[in-house]
Amino acid sequence: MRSRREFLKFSALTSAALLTPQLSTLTFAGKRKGNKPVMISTWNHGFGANAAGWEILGEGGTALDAVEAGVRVPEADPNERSVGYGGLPDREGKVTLDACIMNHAYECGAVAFLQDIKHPISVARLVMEKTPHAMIVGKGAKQFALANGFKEENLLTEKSEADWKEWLKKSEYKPVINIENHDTIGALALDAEGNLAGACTTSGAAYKMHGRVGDSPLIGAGLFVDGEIGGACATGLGEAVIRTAGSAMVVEQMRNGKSPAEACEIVVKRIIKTHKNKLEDLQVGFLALNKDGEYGGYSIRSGFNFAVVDNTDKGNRMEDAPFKMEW
Ligand code: SD4
Repeated sequence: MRSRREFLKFSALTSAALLTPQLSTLTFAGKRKGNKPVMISTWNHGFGANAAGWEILGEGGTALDAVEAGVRVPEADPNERSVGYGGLPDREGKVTLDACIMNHAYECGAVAFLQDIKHPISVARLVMEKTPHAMIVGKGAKQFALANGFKEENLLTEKSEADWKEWLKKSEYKPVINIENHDTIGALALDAEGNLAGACTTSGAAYKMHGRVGDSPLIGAGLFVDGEIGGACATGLGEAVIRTAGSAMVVEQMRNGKSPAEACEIVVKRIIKTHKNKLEDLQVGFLALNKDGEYGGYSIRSGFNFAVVDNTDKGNRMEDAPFKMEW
């Protein structure tokens, strides 16, 4: 197992190279037990995340290390406009980041409304490992990050600033999910030991109110993991996921015997029912992975896809989630 320091060095060295993985490099050195290890991640950027995660899972590393390393890839990519560096700002032009992480043993950490720090997921992990708390927000989260060696950086790229200035001309707030197929990244993994973990990180809804926090850093909403059952993560309009305690409900459905795909579908349909007067343009999608390595997803509307990597000869690949309605 890697020490944390070695791990951070490893992620820095490999994340760039892993953006376009060769399927032939995705081999598994450990012992295969059932359908594990396996990792699933939301949207097209899940592909690069899975590749980074598989480098760890394939060496017998932990699901926790894998999901953290995985989501750090889009966090660092300025072309991903909804996660980390390069993410679209709020209406005041500030990039504010939300993230959380959870392992198989009900340990979790989260940060919200974090500014100027490129890797909120790694700060969230430190909240989990180094503090008695589950969540730190805003200025306190930034102070905590700086005190632990994270660098202060301007996360607003020229492109995101230009888009924000264009938006300011009309200042019309209409959250639209699915644009250019990259949104919040949620990742779930099951390692060779059979341990589950999940991570979720986002810059949130573009042009949100300053101070708005979505579902992504909220354990139970954007992410939930029960090591005995399974894990789930969400993408889409955070307010709808918060109102319905989305990811926790997906895990409860699995606890009651549903498959991951069925569990996601049941909770998406509940969101449709409870939002019937606010359905226009509403998109929410869930992914779930159970303790046996079975996975699935479901979304309100078409267009939600996810990356899967496991120990089959299919390697790292994209799958489309089933959905209830077209746009
Ligand atoms: C949020 N759930 O802040 C996030 C945004 C998102 O796909 O997931 N977009 O509401």
